[in-house]
Amino acid sequence: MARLDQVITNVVDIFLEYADDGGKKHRLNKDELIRVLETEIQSPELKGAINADDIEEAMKLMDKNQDGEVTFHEFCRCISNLAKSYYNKKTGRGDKKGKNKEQEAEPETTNP
Ligand SMILES: [Ca+2]
Ligand SMILES: [Ca+2]
Repeated sequence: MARLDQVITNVVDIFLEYADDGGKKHRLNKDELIRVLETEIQSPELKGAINADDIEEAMKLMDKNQDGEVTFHEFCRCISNLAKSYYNKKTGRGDKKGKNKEQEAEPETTNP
């Protein structure tokens, strides 16, 4: 498989693998979120970018509608933010101040 093929199928497969483990299907509850973050993210930079050490914070960041479950849409948004944060770091565009500013400023109503 080409690299982007892998990235895209991995995102879906990883989400479903953990989300369908317990509780509601296709939703990550807090326990499942802890497992996916602990197992599938190892880079300290990325862990730091989503506050993986503080699960309450991570949940708050990812669970945009605050219903206690992370949907695939919310999961994708988080992955995309992580990619952006890595991109900024790599290209030197990362701003030192207010690292979560970008996410706060995102429009909340992007649903079709
Ligand atoms: Ca679940
Ligand atoms: Ca949610």
